[in-house]
Amino acid sequence: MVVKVYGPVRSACTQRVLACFLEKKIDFELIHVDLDSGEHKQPGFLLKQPFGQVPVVEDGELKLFESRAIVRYYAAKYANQGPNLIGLTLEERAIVDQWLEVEAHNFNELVYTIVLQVVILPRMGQLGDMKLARTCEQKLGQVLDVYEQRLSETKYLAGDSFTLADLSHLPGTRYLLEEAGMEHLVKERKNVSAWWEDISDRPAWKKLMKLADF
Ligand SMILES: N[C@@H](CCC(=O)N[C@@H](CS)C(=O)NCC(=O)O)C(=O)O
Repeated sequence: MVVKVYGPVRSACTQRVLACFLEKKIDFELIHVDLDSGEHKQPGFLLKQPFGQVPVVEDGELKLFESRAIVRYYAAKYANQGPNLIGLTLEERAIVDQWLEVEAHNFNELVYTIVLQVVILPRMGQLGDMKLARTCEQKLGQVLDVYEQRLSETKYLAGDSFTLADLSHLPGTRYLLEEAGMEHLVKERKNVSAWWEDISDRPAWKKLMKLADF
């Protein structure tokens, strides 16, 4: 059965789900949600996602929102299809989960604020808070110093193979580098830089970038 994914192909959270589906070769139908006109805040969409955010998936009877919950579910459901993205043992899975939590709480929070202030608000004709963006940039540097150390020990965040922990960083890091002009945060860290080169060169991600027309 084809899984329905609701969300714009250019939204970072939707891309997290699509990157996972492309890695796992899961058939999906992408249904655009127009954030610019506020479609995600309309009653019809709120029935699917009560917080008025994308993405949402519908898979037969199953309806799911929260991009990280979605990728965890499909990576577990299709563990043996395509690359294993969740680890093989309970311990490996715990390490993947640990770095997924780091991505959500230490990394994404800061990236989201930077992208909002530097890219999205100015694009909407509003002034971004550059002082806030600068503070977040400094804090993100400290987070990436931890990544730099971790990636000197293992090739990927959760160990020696690519997992959801790495995949989950792809959309936000692309925004940071290509739209917020913060390449230096990655480039000045040798191991983070090599990791980014590697994970952003994966065929599934490159396919998604084509789909998004980036
Ligand atoms: N934790 C949620 C966050 C979802 C989210 O913030 N989605 C953004 C797009 S990346 C959105 O819908 N923004 C519009 C809004 O919040 O009004 C997830 O990972 O799915």
